[in-house]
Amino acid sequence: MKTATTFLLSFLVSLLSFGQVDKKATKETKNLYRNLLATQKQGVMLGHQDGLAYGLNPDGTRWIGQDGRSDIKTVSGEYPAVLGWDLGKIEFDSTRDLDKVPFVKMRQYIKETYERGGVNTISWHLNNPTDPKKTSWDKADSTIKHIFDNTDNLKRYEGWLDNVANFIKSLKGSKGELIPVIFRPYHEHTGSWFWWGAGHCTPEEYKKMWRFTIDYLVKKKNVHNILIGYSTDRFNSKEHYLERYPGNDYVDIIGFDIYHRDAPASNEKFKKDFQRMVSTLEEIATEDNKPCAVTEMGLEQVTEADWWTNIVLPVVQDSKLSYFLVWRNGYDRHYYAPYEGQKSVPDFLKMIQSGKVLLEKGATKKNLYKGK
Ligand code: BMA
Repeated sequence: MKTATTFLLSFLVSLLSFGQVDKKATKETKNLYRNLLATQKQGVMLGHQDGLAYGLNPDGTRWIGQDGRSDIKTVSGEYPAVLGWDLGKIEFDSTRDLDKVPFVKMRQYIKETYERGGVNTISWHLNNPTDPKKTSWDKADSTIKHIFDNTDNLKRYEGWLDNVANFIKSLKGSKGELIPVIFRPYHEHTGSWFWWGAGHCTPEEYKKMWRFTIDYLVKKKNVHNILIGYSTDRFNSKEHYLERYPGNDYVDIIGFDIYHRDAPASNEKFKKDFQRMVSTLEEIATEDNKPCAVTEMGLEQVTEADWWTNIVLPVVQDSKLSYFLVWRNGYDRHYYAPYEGQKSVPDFLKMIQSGKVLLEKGATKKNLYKGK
């Protein structure tokens, strides 16, 4: 039982830590932050990566760039509540991202989503600033150390951040207001497949990189329409999750990415791990008074017909998660959301009918960008 003093103290601490990283954030951004916390009570929003940019036809061929189309909408009648995007290749002033989405179209999709009341989240699979030909996935130890050691590398990285800042500041609603987005850099860093992963830098280097990046965008470039998302990959414990955490002053939304592989053999193990990780996330989110989310997830090709209600729903329903986002419908062997005719469609609809998982209509009953 808490004594009155410890109760008062924890209340004061929660007041102090309330509010997002950027005190100068735009009104809409502050409102989104507050409303992401509030949505915990209404249900968990569903997100889809690149969901408006491309998807799959019933015969498994791709559709690309058809305005108004979305695989989730085709199967359910509604857009996803959350749309994910990636800035990979913006480093090089490329006109298209690493998965070939034109940045001009991405800007349009972000605006459409915002105007409908939905949420946009942006990740960044950037190349290596010490050797720009190398992608996120090319192994390169001590990259972060070499960025800060070498003026040319740091200058190059700052140039890349300028491009990120320019894109995010170019996102405007119809009244000219900046569109808030969740910016989620340096993800899955408990794994070692990216150059910023655990096997390639120390916790202190990772934190330094994170803080530098956020300070540069917010303080130097005056980007005031971002909420900062922090997402690990799999973790074993709360300590493991927090090992590289840059601090409450540098993170708005806490999350993790988790992929289900080797189904059905791994179904029970996956469910158990997923539940444990959500519980740990909820514990940290409650202590820090921050929204939390499963920032990427999925079972490639959704090979389990009842994956949504058997594996996902039991864990996400009645959780504190603001959203979970399934990865992109890239091509016939690499997709994570149901598309017309895909075998998990009936079960996906059953999950939506439970009322616990929100698509656009459910999520936007209350305007997420407005105050109380
Ligand atoms: C991975 C795959 C890749 C893609 C990358 C960045 O998970 O989907 O095909 O290029 O994400 O979006």
